[in-house]
Amino acid sequence: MCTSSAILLPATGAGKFDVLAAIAINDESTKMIVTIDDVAYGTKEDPLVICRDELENKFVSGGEDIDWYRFGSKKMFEIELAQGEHTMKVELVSAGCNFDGIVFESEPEDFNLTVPGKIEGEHYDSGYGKYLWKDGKTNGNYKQYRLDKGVAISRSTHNGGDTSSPGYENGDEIIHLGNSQSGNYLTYTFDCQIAGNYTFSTCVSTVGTHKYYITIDDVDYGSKDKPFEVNTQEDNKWQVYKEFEMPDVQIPLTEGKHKMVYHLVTGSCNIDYFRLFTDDVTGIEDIVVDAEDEGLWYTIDGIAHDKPVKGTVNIHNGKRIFVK
Ligand SMILES: [Ca+2]
Repeated sequence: MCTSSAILLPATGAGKFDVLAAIAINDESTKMIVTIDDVAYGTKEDPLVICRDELENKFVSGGEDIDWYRFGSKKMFEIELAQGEHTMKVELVSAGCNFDGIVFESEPEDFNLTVPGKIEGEHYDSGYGKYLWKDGKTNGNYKQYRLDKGVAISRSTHNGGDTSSPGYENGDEIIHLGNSQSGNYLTYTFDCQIAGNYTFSTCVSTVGTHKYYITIDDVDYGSKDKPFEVNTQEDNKWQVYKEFEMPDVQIPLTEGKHKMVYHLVTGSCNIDYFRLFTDDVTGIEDIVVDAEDEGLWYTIDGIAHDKPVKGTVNIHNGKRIFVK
């Protein structure tokens, strides 16, 4: 079976793009030919092949959790495009799929997420299937914060003691995610700099109860049916943020890249940040600091420093060290 369509492609800017198939595949694979500005990628005899098992950032859309509705994306090729309009034609050589479209992804914004430390909610990964934020394109008062406009990012200020204004009750300014809805999710790719068992916490303001679970490297901590529940209790207003530790959960992390997905089972929250931290360090000791040492130093709040911070406990190369 064959289908084809011609699409005018307004490039948002010149540059290099990864060209992805965005698709749900019921058979083992789908085959297609993509022609951009009269250059064909794939032929009838040797088409582009997208295997169901190779789809990334999968999500279920359209009802049942079956292959017909398990959408995901797969990079097919790279292309360099000049500014302006381009013409694209897509020809599906085999059926057995729900075809969402062709996605052009440019180099993502890099927020250099590292743990131990904070992961700001607004530093989510952009790209097909990496987040769902219902009505996110239209909501949020701080769209200029980043290039991706699909999630409701807001900036709130304390406004000189006006407790009716949104933001931290005791702070000046906060950049946060708002307009949350049940079923939303976000992905964060981060670099773990100290291997160990980690504790997770979420910093939110809630009106009512916020329910969530997370997935790290395809392992669920909590679930849709058994989520973690947090509630700012008597405060029950958008101005008060609190950090809640995930109880009784240790997350083993190796050094290097990891992927976390934060699932909102129930919205009812504004999100400031998440934190991943570890106590897997040795005892406190006095040390002589080697000026040539280039490793990072972490204070207990998870903030990285390129030099030790005096008068407090630092975490350095996996050791807990009090620096006089
Ligand atoms: Ca924030």
